[in-house]
Amino acid sequence: SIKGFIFDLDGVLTDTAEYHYRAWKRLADELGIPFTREENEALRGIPRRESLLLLLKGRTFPEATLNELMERKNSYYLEYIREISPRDVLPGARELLSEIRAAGLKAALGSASKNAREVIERLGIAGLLDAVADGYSVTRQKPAPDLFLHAAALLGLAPAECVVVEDAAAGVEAALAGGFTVIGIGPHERVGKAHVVLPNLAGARLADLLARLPM
Ligand code: B16
Ligand code: MG
Repeated sequence: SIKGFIFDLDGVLTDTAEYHYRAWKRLADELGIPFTREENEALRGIPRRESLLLLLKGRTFPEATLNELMERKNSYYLEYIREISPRDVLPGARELLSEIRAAGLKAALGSASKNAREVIERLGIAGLLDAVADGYSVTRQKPAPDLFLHAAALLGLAPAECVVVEDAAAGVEAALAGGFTVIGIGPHERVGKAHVVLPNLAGARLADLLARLPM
């Protein structure tokens, strides 16, 4: 039976994609590389380094320069996320976390971001999470299942006892590979492989979600 939930951060609990976009766009402008909002969509759930390589579109740089570019993007991102407040928790997310708590189930974060702790603090939801797996937790990133397996281990639960909530194709793939039950957030084209697909968490009640999951 289900004893815990593991939530992705960006695109599930909040929408930091906009801030990631602005930070990458600023870097791309400085480098004279075209970068659109549509291209940013492809970076959803993709770790920082891989995102940079996608943005560079085959341009090569020495390792030290790549590191400097990643640091520069992150400094812009940190500047933008200073604006994040509890109002930025996506509709339904806080209510679902509270319901999970009240039902005696566990909740963890499973985010590829190295800034995840700062973001959940600013959102005011750190206290509703029993464990945090973030961009520092594992080396193999999504679509490898490692991050979610780490989160489940922190909760003391087996994958079969956990539901992963994800908005990125790579994240859904990672969760399925790990043997988790998966709720996909977003369009079918993106998260259709999940066991249950929802447009967002608005109005999502714990009992309804549990009833819709496969046995
Ligand atoms: P950082 P998630 C992911 O968060 C974002 O979706 C992705 O766009 C970002 O590049 C990645 O985190 C790394 O973030 O640069 O802050 O370490 O969706 O896994 O919560
Ligand atoms: Mg995400």
